[in-house]
Amino acid sequence: LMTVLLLLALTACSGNSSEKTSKTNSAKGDKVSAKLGVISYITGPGAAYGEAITNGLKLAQKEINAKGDVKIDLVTEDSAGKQEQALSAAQKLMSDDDIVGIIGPTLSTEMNVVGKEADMNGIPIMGTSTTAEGIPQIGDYVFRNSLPEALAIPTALKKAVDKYDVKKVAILYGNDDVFTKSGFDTMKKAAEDMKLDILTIETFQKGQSDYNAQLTKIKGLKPDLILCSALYNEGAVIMDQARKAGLDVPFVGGNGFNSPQVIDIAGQAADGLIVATPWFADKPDQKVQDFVKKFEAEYGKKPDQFAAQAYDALYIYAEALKNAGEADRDALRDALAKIKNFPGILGNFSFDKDGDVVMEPTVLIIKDGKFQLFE
Ligand code: 1QQ
Repeated sequence: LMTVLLLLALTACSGNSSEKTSKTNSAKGDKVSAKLGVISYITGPGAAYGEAITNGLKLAQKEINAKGDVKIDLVTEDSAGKQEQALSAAQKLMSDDDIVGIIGPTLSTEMNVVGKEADMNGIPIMGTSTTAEGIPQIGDYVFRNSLPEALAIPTALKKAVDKYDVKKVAILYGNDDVFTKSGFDTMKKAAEDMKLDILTIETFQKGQSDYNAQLTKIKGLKPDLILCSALYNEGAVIMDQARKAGLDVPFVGGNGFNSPQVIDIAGQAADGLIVATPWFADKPDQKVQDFVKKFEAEYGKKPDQFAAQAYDALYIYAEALKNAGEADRDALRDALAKIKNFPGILGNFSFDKDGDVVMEPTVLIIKDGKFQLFE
């Protein structure tokens, strides 16, 4: 009997407290005020991803709060690109009842564990850069607004194959990361679908510094193109060592390469890298150019894909909060799922039935140390 009474008391208490939260924040028609948690890769070898993402979020937050329909507070935690750290960051954020949604984490490797935890706890979570297969399918509370590898890689490969009359390819990928592995699966399937001859499949690990064994083997097989699934840090070093080893063929990479860091690290050696992305800062589109100007004024550099996706993600959250009419986790989840044709800087945005995204990617190539349209 004691246990039953205790349980009843606890249920009554928790029921009351959540009612209180939504009442203070809502009363339909009133301006919605909400706290969102952010988990980002802010320190460590991939910190430029997190810097771009948090810059995009901060700029969007400033604009949204100035406009005044919705007020958003952001509570940011660093994951350092590590699964464990991302998970404890998520637990910390979720334990705050006032936090009604999460943005991030940066890597699919992190989202693979964090997404499950968020879904179990009934808090909406949206990746702005997680591109591996299966992320939104983790559960009803898991969303992303980033272009999946499954769309990006085949588009980039097809263009490269047509342009350079590619017949033989080599594949090189990181086998200890969810995103780089998923990118590899997509590359292999795309190459097979296009009836390309896969000469060899080579692997590497995070933080590796010497890729000469793999590159020497690849060079000996004379591929027309290299498919490489890597984050920017490893990817840039691979390109540098490939060029030094006399491997001058084009590279096709996934989302990990869509960072100006590749050019900063590899310099000239980055020329010939082909990627697909929903973002191109030189696009002659008013909305895109307005954002680029505001971002440059704020941070002194052009926004990359990761900044642009994060910026759109906060606007999508703001729209969902407005539509939900209250700062409540379940209402926010339902409102997110209903987002249709939301006009962002990456185009008109909708989630599909899984909380995944359908987008038209643009194919870019690095030429003369700059991302340019690949036509
Ligand atoms: C993923 C990615 C990375 C490139 C994010 C920075 O796409 O982990 O899914």
